[in-house]
Amino acid sequence: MPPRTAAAAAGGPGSGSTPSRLRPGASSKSTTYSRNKRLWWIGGSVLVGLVFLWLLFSTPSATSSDLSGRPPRNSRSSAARQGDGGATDPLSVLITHLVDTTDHRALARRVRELAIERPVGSAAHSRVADLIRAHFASLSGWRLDEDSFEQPTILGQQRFTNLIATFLPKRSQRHLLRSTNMRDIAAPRRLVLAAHYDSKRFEHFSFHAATDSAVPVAILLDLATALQPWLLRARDADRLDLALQLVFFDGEEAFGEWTESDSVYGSTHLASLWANISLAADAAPTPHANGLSNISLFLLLDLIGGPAPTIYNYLFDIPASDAAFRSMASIEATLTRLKLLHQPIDENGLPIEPSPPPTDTAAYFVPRALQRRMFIDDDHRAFLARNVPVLHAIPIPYPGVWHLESDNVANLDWQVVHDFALLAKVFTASYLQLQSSPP
Ligand code: 1BN
Ligand code: ZN
Repeated sequence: MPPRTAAAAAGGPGSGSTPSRLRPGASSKSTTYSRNKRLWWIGGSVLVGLVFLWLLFSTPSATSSDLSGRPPRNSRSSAARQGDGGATDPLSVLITHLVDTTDHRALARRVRELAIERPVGSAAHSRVADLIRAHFASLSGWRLDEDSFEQPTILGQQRFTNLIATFLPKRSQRHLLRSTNMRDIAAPRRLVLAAHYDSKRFEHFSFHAATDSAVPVAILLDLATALQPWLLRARDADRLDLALQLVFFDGEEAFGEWTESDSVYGSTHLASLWANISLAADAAPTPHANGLSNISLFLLLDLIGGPAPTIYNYLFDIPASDAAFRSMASIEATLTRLKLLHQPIDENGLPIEPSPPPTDTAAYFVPRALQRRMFIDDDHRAFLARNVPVLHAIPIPYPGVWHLESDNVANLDWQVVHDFALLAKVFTASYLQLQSSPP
C-alpha cells in the first residue's frame, strides 16, 4: 500500500498548490495560471493513480471471496472454493482444503454417543473409554497408550484410565529412548491436545455433561480422522517434525466439592509419570530432559459447546502460551474473513436453508489485554506447574448450563461445536506445518 503521505508529496492540494504570489519567478497572471493548471493536472492524475493503487492493495489478503463479493450463504465448501481462486497465502489455502474434512453428521453422532452419564467407575464410563479406543483402532498411523492406576478418593478406591493417542513422526522411530520403552513421548517435540472424558457424578439427576467435556472429546476424535491423510503423507515424506498427541483424561471431576486434592486425578497422574521419565538426549530438546520437556504446547479444551463462548489470553505472561493464543486468534480472524465461521447450521451439522443471518459473530478468542494472569483450575494444573506451555481453551463466563442437568445435547449450540472443530483442525495443521495441498 502506498504511504498515505505520498499523495501530498506528489503534488496534491497540500503541496503543488502553493499560491503563485509565494512562488519564485511567477511573472504574469496568465503564465502563472497555465503553469498552475498544468501542475494541477499532473498532481490530480498522480493522485487518482495513487488512490486506485491504494484501493487495489488495501483489500485484506485479497481473497477472491473478499474481492468478488460474498460467497453464497451457508455453503462452507463453496466459500472455501471461492477462497481457492484468490487466497494464495499457505494458511488460507490449507483452510480451503480442510474446511470440507469435517463429517458433520459423524461429529453430531459422536457428541450424542459421548454425552451420556459417565461418572468414574460406571459401565457407561467404560463404554465411552471403549468408544475412544475403537476410534483409534479404526485409524492408521496412531498408537494408543493407556495410563491406568488406582487411587483412594472420598468415595473409596477408584480406578482411572487416561487414554493417550499418538501420531509419531518418522524420526522418533529412529531416536528410540535409551532409558525407557515409552515410545509415545519419544519425539523430538510434541503438540498435545487434551480433554476429559469422565462426567461429574450427581445424586439427584442424570448429568450428561455435553459441554463438560463430550464436545471437546468429539472434536479431538474428528480431528484425528480428518488430519490422518495429511499426517500420513507428512510422516512418510519425513516432513513431520512434531508428534501429535491427543490425551483423554479420566477423573477430572471432583467426587465431592472441587478441591486441589479432590479433582484432576488423571492429569495429575500422567504429568507426574511423564515428569519422572528421563528422555535420552537425542529425543528431547535439552539434555537430561524428562517426558514433559519436549511438549511444545499443551492445548486443553473444556466447557465448549454453549452459545457465544469467549476465551481470553489467560496465560499471556508465558511467551509460548501467548504466541499460541495469538496464533489461534489470528486463525479465527482468517476463518471469519473467509466466512467459514458463524454459519447457521442445524443439530446434524447441516446448513439451515434458507439461511437466517448469523446471530452472533463476536470473536471466540479475544486477545484483549488482561490485567494479570488468570488461572482457572483444570487438567492443565500439573503441567503448568512444571512449566509446560499451556493454551487453556475454556470460556469465561462458563456456559450457563455448567454442572446443571441442562448441560445436555438439546442445549448445545451446534454452530459453536462445528466452529471449534474447524478451529482445532486448522490450528493443529498450521502448528505442525502440514502441507497446504490435499493429500
Ligand atoms: C471444568 C469443568 N472444571 C470442572 N468441570 C474445572 C473448574 C474448576 C471450573 C473450578 C470452575 C471452577
Ligand atoms: Zn465439570
